[in-house]
Amino acid sequence: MTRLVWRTAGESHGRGLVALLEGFPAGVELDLARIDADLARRQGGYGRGGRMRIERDHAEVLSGLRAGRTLGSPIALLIENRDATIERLPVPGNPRPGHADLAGCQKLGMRDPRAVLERASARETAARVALAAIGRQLLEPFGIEVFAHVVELGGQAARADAFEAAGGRRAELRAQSEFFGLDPALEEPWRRAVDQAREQGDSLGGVFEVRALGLPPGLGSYHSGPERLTARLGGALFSIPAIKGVEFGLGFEAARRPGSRVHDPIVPRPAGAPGSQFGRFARASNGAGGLEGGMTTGEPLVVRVAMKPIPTLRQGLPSVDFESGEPVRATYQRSDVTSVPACSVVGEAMVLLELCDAFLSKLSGDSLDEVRGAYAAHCQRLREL
Ligand code: EPS
Repeated sequence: MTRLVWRTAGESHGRGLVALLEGFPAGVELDLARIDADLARRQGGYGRGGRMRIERDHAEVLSGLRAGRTLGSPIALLIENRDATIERLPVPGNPRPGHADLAGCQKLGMRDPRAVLERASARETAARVALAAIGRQLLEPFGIEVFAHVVELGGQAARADAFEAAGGRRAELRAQSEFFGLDPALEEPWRRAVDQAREQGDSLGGVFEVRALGLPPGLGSYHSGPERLTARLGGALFSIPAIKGVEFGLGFEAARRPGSRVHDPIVPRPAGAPGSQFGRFARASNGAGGLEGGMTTGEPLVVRVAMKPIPTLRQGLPSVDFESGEPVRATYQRSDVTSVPACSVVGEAMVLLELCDAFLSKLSGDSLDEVRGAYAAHCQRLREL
């Protein structure tokens, strides 16, 4: 069983971010421009602040690649920071509510929010997005697409069927959206909400959805709790800064309905119908969001993720000065008004990395050819079931 292991290092205003990926098979042709394209997407979205005008994220591949193909050895990436001012930046005299500042200072026993915030910053997520852009290029040849879109911002929700309504135009519609959404009717209200929050020195949260199409049934495991794909995806999504909720399929709504209106009927799949490569069993609905027993069902994975408003506010939230112990307004330097669109790219990345791990755990191989063989054998067994 191959396990995909990833790590990142780097501070927000340090020299740069480093990312490491181990367990990735040999022989995968990588289009490096696609890594930078995902990095650029993560930098975008309406409501970003001044920092994104400074950075122009580019991933340099340091190892694991020869002649454009992976070697099976660890892949190391470097993303340099343009704003590498960590040694000159002031130490804030008070912790910001909602950020890691205070709990981090309490953990370290130091009156030094900068020691904490530099690593707690969501800047680190650029490294994850770069790694996931590699993972995407492993999954795509197997017909697997992972796609995130923003469904709610500042309490205003897109139409519930926005993904279905977009159909095959989803990538195009999302690329046209300043919020990486699929409901053009929401562009103007969302823009107004962000402008208003900016004027008021406030910030906005929201919800994004990640879908994964083309997953074969049987990825993940019911053998032990931590191996359940639901747990791994949930943990991965909650590892993104500012995430407060994750729901699969019907999510919390499933708890309100009787079982007869929650569970997805198992129905015969007519020969040749979409999904026939995965066998004779289909589902009449997808309330489970593509997961049962901690494994993929063969239906699309559907997960929605709630992001809180970012905690650095121009208006400054109530805090306490470290030295005087007196109430003060939290320090403000600069920040985004909303980063929900960017966060949707990060959510997509986390789902990609977890699905790559689940895919390679089930369909192991040292090389892409071996993985292809394992995939073909799995599909064959599914059709014979
Ligand atoms: C962040 C604060 C801002 C954001 C940053 C996350 O950075 P700065 O303090 O330099 O203005 O721009 O996000 C990124 C740098 C990024 O690449 O997404 C924070 O405090 O978490």
